[in-house]
Amino acid sequence: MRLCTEKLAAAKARTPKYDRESVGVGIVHLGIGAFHRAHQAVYTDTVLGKTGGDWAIRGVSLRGASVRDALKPQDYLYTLAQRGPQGCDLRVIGAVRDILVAPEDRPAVLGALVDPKVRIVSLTVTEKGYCHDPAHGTLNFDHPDIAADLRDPQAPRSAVGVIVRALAARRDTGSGEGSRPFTVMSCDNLPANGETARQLVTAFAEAVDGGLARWIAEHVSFPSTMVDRIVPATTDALRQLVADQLGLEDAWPVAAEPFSQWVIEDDFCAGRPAWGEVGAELVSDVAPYELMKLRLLNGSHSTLAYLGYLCGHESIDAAMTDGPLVRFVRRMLDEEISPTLRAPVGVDLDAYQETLLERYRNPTLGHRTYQIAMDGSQKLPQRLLGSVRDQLIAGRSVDLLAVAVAGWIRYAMGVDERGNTIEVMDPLADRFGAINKRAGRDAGRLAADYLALKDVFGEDLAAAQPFVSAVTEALRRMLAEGVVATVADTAGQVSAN
Ligand code: CS2
Repeated sequence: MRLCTEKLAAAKARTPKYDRESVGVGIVHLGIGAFHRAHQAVYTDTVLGKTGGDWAIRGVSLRGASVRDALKPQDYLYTLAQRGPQGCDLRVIGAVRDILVAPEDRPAVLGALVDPKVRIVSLTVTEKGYCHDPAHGTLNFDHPDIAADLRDPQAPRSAVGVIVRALAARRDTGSGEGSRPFTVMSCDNLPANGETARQLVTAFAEAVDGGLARWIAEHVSFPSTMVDRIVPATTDALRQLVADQLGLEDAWPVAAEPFSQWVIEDDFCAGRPAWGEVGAELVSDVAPYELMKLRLLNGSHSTLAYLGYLCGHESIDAAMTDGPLVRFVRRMLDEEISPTLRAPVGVDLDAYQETLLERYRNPTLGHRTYQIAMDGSQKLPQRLLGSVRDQLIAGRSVDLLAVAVAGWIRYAMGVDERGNTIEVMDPLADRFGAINKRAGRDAGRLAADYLALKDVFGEDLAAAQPFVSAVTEALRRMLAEGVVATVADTAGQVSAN
């Protein structure tokens, strides 16, 4: 028996108590993947149950039809499995009204954003979905999707192109309700994600119509947000577990840790749900939260992903059983990342770090190092390189951060220590391949050529001698002695100092 409205009463879980049919759509969400469904959609579901309002979510999948195909027969209901050492808590989420698939029906997607009742367009399209240069935060006009959208702005396929087209239509609908703008809310792990979204949308709009860019500057808000919840990819084992516990089949449940945090800049030009009443923090400045999360959590996550993968750990919790690796990460957090941060009011950075390590130990998530290792070129700048820059400016050490960066390069070489191929998923994978071919196993050439990727490292880091030497030396040791030994020695060496 399949989960759906008709069978909802049979579900052995908490279920939506509000009348889903009577709730209007107020949010269009681009990128309706597991993360959105286990995070923002859950807060919104709680709001709908508590205070109501026309805030149902119309999801948009910019690429494939798989999520829509899985959820449509279930009336877009799905199960959130909250998993921790205490067990598995199931809840059926009802906030998603339906899902549109962009490649199947682009006009319908535009129509959804242009609908004057829609007050927020939110995004989780991952770092690469912004089609930007991650080192500089600027729009990449050479990106094939952006180039195509600029040739034909009426039928866009990039998230930025879709938003600009829809905003143009909102403006052109004339006076009255139709001309109302919507808020653009990025929920991706980018630094100053609201400001970044604003710059990218504005740059695209400038290229199409200067008047439109000015209208956007005047009317559209782009709040920044810090989103945090560990959400591993859904597996068949999870589907089975949910079916057994729920008593109904669910084709695409999502798993998440119990922890969840959402800090939102309270700047919405057309209103918002009462997320503040259901656990989100509405603040005037998200920056300190965002930096803390990107650098401490995502920085250590990526480090555990690259070094952990190379040390033979398939999941983060397995990597957390590796004493030297954990010692290494802890020291990197303490000595080279925390000193770059200003703690948000009321937050203790040491306690925050401890909580992170505890969350990583969650044995029920099976969060794969391979999954986190994806798209490193888009992630490194905000996760590790911002700390590198701040440490260098302050004249402090970057030796541990350099080992993490060397771990990324070692991973991007595409072959593990046993000689097995690593399928490196990254928009820059072709460029990595060319470097690997040229440089072979020469640590000096590898480091120089990888650090010369300006859209990752900017113009400055390839010339920052202490950093270049430390990355080269770490890579040399990894290639000569292995990653396990390099990590253990570095962790030991540093703790002896
Ligand atoms: C992870 C994040 O896949 C990744 O790159 O580091 O998705 C991480 O799990 C979330 O940001 C946690 O909030």
